[in-house]
Amino acid sequence: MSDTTRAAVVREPGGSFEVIEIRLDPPAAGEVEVRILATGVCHSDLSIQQGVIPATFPVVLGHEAVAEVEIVGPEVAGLEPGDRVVLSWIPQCGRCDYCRRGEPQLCETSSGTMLGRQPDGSLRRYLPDGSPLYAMTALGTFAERAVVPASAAVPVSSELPAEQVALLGCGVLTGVGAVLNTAQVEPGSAVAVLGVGGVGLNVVQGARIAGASAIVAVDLNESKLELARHLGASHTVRPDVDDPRRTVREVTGGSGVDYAFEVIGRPETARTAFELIRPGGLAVMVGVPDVAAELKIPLMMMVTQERRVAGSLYGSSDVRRDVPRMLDLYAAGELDLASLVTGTAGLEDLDDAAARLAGGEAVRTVITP
Ligand code: CND
Ligand code: ZN
Repeated sequence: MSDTTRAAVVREPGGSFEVIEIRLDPPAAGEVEVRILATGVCHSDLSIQQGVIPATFPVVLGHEAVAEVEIVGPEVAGLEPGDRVVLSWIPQCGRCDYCRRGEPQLCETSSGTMLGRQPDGSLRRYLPDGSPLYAMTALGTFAERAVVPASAAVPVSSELPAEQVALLGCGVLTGVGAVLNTAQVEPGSAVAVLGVGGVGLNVVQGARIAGASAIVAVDLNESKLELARHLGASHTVRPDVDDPRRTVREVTGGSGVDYAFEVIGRPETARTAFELIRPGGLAVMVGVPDVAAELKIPLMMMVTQERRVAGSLYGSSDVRRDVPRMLDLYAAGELDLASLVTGTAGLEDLDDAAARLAGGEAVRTVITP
């Protein structure tokens, strides 16, 4: 017997958010039903809405959230109704080769959940006429309630401010994780960050936490650069005014940074990241480009200067290890979440919130459904 819940539905690429009552099936084996307490609007939501990242429509977007468990499905251990959980946009099956070798961010079930299905390939959401409705990364958090894989629900204390803790679900784990897990930045390193929005600002604070001695933030938007300085950037550059290559040369005595992070999702800035690193340095690609994008780099420099390039998905995070780790950093005053929340809004305001993100005014608007 399916129930109903309010959710923001996008019917086709380029469509707006339409808040309607949808049908929601109860949790199946290995799933829980949760009430969404707070959910941030990330650029990946926008990219799916605009058809840049492939997805199946109609869809309920939203993947960065904190929620409360309401119903525990069969065969679920360790979760009770009333538990507060941060939701992970990659479930961990715990059985595939990737989960077993400690790379749960690459869990095989995500090939289906990335396209909007539950890990078992079925659906829990339907439009009022009974036709299929997909959920971004099997979460679909732009809704009052959601049925999600239990492995995607990571318990956290209910004492913490929901609007801030929601950001752990994507921006924080992705950004801080890219520094601590993917790149494993050492103390004293020089770091450049291209794009300091909701994710890039977390790369900046991750680099500060890692003990980087120089952090060069690059963004077209002056207010983002100001926030980057507040979160730990030692230098800031507007690429429409100054050449980041020049700043990086000055900062590093001519050699280049040890680590450059691309957090925009464009081939041109990915190439710039490669150009900003020193011989032996590492360029980390975090921004999600459109599917057709390709990176053109001088192969000779890669070989003869041992320049390296790596992708980073979800900050190479193991959510069960890293959510508590982020909360420890937060408690110690090392991780600033409050500065990243630039506004709160309701489900009805999602079109506005998306426009504010696209226009650069918002870092994170947090929706409280
Ligand atoms: P957001 O829109 O908040 O930030 C992007 C920033 O880039 C903004 O501050 C822009 O001003 C800036 N910018 C845009 N163009 C340029 C340019 N040419 N030069 C310099 N700065 C520029 O987005 P977000 O922080 O939410 O997300 C950033 C990217 O990260 C985006 O592609 C998103 O899809 C991706 C992402 C990746 C992952 C992952 O696991 N790899 C997870 N979540 C999001
Ligand atoms: Zn995201």
